[in-house]
Amino acid sequence: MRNTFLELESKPIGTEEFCFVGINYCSADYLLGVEKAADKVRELSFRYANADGSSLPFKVYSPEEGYILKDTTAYDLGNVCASSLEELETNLSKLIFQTGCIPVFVGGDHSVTYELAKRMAVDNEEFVVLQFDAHSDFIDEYEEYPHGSVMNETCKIPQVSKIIHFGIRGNLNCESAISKSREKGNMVIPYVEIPNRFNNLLEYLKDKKLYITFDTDFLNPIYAPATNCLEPGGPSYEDTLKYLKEIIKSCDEIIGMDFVEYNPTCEGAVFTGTTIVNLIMEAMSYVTIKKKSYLTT
Ligand SMILES: [Mn+2]
Repeated sequence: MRNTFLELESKPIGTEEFCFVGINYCSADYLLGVEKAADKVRELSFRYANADGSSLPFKVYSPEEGYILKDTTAYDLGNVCASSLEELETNLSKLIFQTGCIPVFVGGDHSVTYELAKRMAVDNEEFVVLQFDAHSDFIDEYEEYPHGSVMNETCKIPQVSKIIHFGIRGNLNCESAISKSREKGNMVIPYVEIPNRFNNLLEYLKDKKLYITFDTDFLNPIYAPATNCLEPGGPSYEDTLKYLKEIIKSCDEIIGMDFVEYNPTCEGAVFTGTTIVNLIMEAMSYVTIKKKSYLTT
């Protein structure tokens, strides 16, 4: 057993298309547990790994889609550990990704996305950040609440041309934060408006390079309870897959993804983690289908 995501190799063998990266960081005591997310995701991914001990090609099969990852390759480079955001920045700066290899970052509270987006800005001139999240995370107090203001900071990165807050809902939101983000020219798509605005979003994404940040609380907590800022209601797993698929299919290119705010010390950890494992595999599959262009348009 390799203790890697889907029992992947921990070093690239050729020119792998995806790289799994654990982010072991938690910005506040009241969020503790999120720094353990990547290892729990690896553990729960074991049941989807090849039974014969091989790592590639993937043999993940679904009755709906067939072998969903058969044409792609990936490796797991391990965890980036940090006890401060400065340390995270330093450690991320040491990572080298092969050209065309898409990083899939897993773990941490949402504050890490600012550092991840800065790391993506090293290799990408201009990109849009699409945030699957129940909350805008656009308050002002970065020093005090970095996970609640992470999009406000990310918005200041020169290479980030726009933030899209996708699916916000519920009573933990902040009116001034959402207004401020709109004033900055960002796109706010509340959950209730998705049906009416989804096609316009897909049209907008057509020529955009895209970084996806996925906050676990985007999902209805029935599907993903193990997260720190639960918000009742919201999209099902199937709805979420549909959104992910169409967004990935419609944009020009996916440059990276993160899956944050999973807390394996909360109730429902196995269920939530299994959901995240599957979201990651499906997202990798959609990107692969797009790149190999055997998806009909
Ligand atoms: Mn968030």
